Amino acid sequence: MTKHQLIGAEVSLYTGKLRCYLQYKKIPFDEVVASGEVYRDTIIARTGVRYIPVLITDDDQALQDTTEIIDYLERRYVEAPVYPSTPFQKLIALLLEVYGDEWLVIPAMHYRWNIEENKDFAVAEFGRTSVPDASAEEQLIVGKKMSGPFAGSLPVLGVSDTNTKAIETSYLGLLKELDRHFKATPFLLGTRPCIGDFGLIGPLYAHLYRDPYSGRLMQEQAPNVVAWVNRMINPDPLTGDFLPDDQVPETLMPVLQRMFREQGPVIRSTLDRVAEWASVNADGKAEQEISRAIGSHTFTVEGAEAERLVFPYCQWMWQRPYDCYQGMNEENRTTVERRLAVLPGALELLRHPVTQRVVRKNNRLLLG
Ligand SMILES: N[C@@H](CCC(=O)N[C@@H](CS)C(=O)NCC(=O)O)C(=O)O
Repeated sequence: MTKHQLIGAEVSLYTGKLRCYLQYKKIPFDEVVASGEVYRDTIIARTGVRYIPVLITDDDQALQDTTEIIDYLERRYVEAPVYPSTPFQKLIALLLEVYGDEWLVIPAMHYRWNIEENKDFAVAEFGRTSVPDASAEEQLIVGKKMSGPFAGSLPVLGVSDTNTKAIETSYLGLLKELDRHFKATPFLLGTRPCIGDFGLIGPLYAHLYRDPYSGRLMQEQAPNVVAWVNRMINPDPLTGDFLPDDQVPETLMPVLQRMFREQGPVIRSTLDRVAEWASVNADGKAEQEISRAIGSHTFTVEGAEAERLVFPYCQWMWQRPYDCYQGMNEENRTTVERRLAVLPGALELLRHPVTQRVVRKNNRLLLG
């Protein structure tokens, strides 16, 4: 093979993240639709799990997980890195990837599956993806079946009757904040997209821009976010730069404050729950797998409380900004800590020790 293959779907959040990255980096690839057949013969057969996207590399490795795939490609395609090299920008970029990947799934899933117009669209899309050659009628039947587990995952993520209004309030607030930011700055940290932009584009493109009701909402509420989505999905490859002197625009602070307010406590609780789980379940053998979810915890969005499952994977993502902060030299750390002072809860969380690490191996999460 001379090109990489991106196996995924238009309707898929994380496929959108990787597709935008590949296009920006001008990495040659063909996109293959993750049909039922492709799931069976390639995705499950080669990765052992049922997640998309999967990248089949030009030397025939099968990689899953957008974060790992991007890191692999960053080592091979070094032009226009998406990780800033200066300490504060790098930390902020990593934080916003965690926010997009692991938190904005909540509004993305709420709007897709609780708003009838979006749901009908998504079901049809699932059908079109699974059985591309079938009739529209058959696609609808298959679409209903295939989308069932996704629609059914709302309670798992913490979307319930008690907090849908709050989720919408939070999302509309975020749109306003991002709109102000993107009015002044083309991407999060300048004229080049960073890893944080790719984290945000997943939910903000595949669901919140592309689903019809959500798309109209974004057009009405946040035209500058729409313009950013368009820059992300139709990029000028390899162009642009991060702002000089490790600058992070002031306009990002409300977004980061929102992240630490809403997701921060969930991250902290996840770290504690993983440590607790390990202390009870560790069997002392090497490479012990940790379950995808380990119990549940409560969380608060805009004053509304709900329950969601505890995902150790969220800790794996958090370890990236945590390691970035913990690995800083004295001088950088002092400067960064001063700048983090405007983000309540940020420093406490970055200092909260990760006592039980988790690692990914062969697409499984293991105790480290
Ligand atoms: N962190 C993973 C997440 C991948 C993921 O959750 N993909 C969704 C589709 S957008 C999926 O395949 N979900 C199947 C499931 O949750 O069982 C990544 O970045 O690739």
